[in-house]
Amino acid sequence: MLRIEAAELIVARLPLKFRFETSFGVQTEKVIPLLVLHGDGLQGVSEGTMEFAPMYREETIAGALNLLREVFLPRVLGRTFANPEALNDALGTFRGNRMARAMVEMAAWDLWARQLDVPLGTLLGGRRTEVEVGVSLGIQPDAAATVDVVRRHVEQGYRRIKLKIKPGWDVQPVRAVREAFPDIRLTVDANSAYTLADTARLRALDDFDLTYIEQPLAWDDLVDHAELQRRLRTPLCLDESVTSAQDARKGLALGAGGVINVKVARVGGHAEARRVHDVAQAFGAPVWCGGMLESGIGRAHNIHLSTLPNFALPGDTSSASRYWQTDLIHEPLEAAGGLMPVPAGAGTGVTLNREFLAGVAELHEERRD
Ligand code: OSB
Ligand code: MG
Repeated sequence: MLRIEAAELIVARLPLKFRFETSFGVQTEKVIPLLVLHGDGLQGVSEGTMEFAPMYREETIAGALNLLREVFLPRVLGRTFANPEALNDALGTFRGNRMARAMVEMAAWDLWARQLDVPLGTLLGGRRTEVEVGVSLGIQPDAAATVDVVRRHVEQGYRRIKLKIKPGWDVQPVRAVREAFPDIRLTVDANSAYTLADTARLRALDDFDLTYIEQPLAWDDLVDHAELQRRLRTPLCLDESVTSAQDARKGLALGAGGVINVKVARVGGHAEARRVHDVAQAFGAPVWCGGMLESGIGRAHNIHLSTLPNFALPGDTSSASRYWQTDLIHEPLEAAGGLMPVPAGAGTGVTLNREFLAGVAELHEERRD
């Protein structure tokens, strides 16, 4: 049984080692909400992937903290559940806010796996001991800098290079990278920066043998993506606009894309992520595990999820040392040759570095019922 005795809400702030520019702005640091659930002498930990401002999707850290304090945690604290899915049912009547709900669900899975003394990936049904990973590279000042940063990561063995693009910065960097590296697995991610009026520009990308074009159109759209997909040869990959297995079904049935980027928190947690994985598999569509510049906590969750079989394309879960001088966990999460080892041990297999966390935490509160 899954008994939730207490919770800790923590918010940490960490500087990023690189400047991450996307179509929605520039990021140089990360505000990281964490949730620790306590039960039967064990802890389960999750990371929130909503942002300070609603740029990627509509959820925000302030909104999530308020919901956790006032609505979600009171539904689970002091209660006992049969398993994480039963716990999630206690939050099932609430609409949207999937990243906030996922904080509770994902911490519960970690706690549950630790109680059962099995790795989280194994509990989800995954079998891999390492997962294939690529990198997501932000917009660079020019084409030469783009080719340089791609070269560094190709040399490190990453299995896929994803370039962030935006209107006015798309064909040029893609052409430069493709000319320098004719054989790499290359993709682009527009983070919703285009519309159907840009069809000609996007169609020009068909010449570069991209594995997919990620989320070119609006963050909440499936219908226009289906229209765009009819106009392009390159498969579209849906990120922002899939928040559930139902969205995945609708998107794939409409022909809105051929690939899905599964972010566990965006869809509301591990159980829903697994359902998205299964629906895509039924449509013959590969999925891969996306990232949100996570600390080691969220990164470890992503790695475990990626052990499921239809994670058939390399994910965004690259080495933690690319992002952080010091991570929030003790364990290194480092890929070699484009393979990320699954952390061994029960649950996510990683543990909070409480001493370091104390120095970078802006908020730390404990909740009981
Ligand atoms: O669209 O996949 C995205 C980061 C923040 C918000 C959205 C996205 C991303 C990334 C980074 O691409 C992936 C990573 O390195 O974690
Ligand atoms: Mg994306």
